[in-house]
Amino acid sequence: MEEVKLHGFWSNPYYHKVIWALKLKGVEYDYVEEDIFNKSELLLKYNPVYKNIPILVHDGKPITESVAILEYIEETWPQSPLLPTDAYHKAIARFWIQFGVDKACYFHSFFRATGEEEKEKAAKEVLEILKILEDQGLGEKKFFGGDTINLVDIVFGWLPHWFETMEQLVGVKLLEASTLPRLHAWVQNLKEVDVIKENHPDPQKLFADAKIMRERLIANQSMRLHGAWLSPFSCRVIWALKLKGIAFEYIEEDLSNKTPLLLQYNPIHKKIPLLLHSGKPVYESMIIIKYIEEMWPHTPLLPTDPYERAIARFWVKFAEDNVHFTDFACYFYSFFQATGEEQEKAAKEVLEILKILEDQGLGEKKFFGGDTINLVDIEHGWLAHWFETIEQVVGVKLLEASTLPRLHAWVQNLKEVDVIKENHPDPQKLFAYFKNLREKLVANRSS
Ligand SMILES: N[C@@H](CCC(=O)N[C@@H](CS)C(=O)NCC(=O)O)C(=O)O
Repeated sequence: MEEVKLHGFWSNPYYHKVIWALKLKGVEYDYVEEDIFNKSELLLKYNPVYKNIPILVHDGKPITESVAILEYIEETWPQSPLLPTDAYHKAIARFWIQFGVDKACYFHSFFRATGEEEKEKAAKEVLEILKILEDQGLGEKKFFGGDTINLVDIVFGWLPHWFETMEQLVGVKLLEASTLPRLHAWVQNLKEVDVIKENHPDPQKLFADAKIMRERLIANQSMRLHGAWLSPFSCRVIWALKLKGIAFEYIEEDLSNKTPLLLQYNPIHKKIPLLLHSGKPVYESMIIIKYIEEMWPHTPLLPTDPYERAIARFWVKFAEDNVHFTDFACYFYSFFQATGEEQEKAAKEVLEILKILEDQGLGEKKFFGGDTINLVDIEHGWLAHWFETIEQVVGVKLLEASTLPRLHAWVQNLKEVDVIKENHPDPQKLFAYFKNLREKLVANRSS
């Protein structure tokens, strides 16, 4: 007699998917309720990698990860098939299962979204996914499996009860009959399938549980940015956060009288920007942006294709090496603070760098990122307002339509991007700041 045990947690949707598959196949099993906030020795032993449920233990052998478990169930108990027998249709079903796995992070972002902007952004992403699912996946069928449910229905089977609860908690309804009529009908049909009807958490209990979970997630993701109004480095972090619709608290630092928090959390450079995410400090603007990109992969700021990604990273590095304004050794700083022959030389070098950027980096594209901005545009974004002001203060114009037509057009396009248009220093204030700074630097050099 074979032994089948399922380790789960009452409110977990992944665990329910496994229940549905086992029940549809008539496989008897024993259930072990785990406390996911106080994991058992057995759970840790069975799933040392992810340390989570569901875990199916078949004759003493543990299988983890719901999709792997579902495939195992299908192969081990082939009765009442949950995948098409035909290889092509099986591949298509697997595509949609993978689609569900790949897009899960967007639903997580939606669940933990706060603030109108962030919610709107996350809702838009989820709606797009649901639309693809309705148009390309479900089509005119009753279920993804046709007249009866299959593994694809099971994988998306959390949409009826769990996603509905999420929508209530976030306060945004997406899966509606008016916008997604076929997917909405699928939800109603799925709820009528016996194994689903009989095996889902009590809605009120689920709501209460999900509410606590959401509050925890939000508390864990508190986000605070220490910046300074004049800094292109803190501005670029603001652009990245806003592009991704991530809510954050902003602390303006007086760089001549830094807060103890900045000194405590960035003891090495004592500089802004400093990002405090759930109390953990991240500093150096580009490192912060890469961190944001990894934590919130929606609205990607780097191409997905590895080669394109490598090219983007090259230009990020190129900017770090050449197109920056942070140390006295760099050409842009020399152009700003030097006079006479020395400045002429620096201007020539800056022009050469900008030419490389235009010819080799930007090419014929609107943005470095193509039609929309990416990490490379964000990194070079200071060329728009800050460098222009520097040119005015110095009295030498380098980035002109006549000499650098495409880079010049890029600057204009960049200024029109909403997050950039709405987040840059006041030009007059910036001019006054740079003018004063240059006067000081020039006086120091001549004394
Ligand atoms: N490489 C750093 C540069 C940051 C930086 O230079 N920040 C300046 C403001 S624009 C700063 O905090 N200066 C204060 C100081 O140097 O004491 C980054 O990308 O974050």
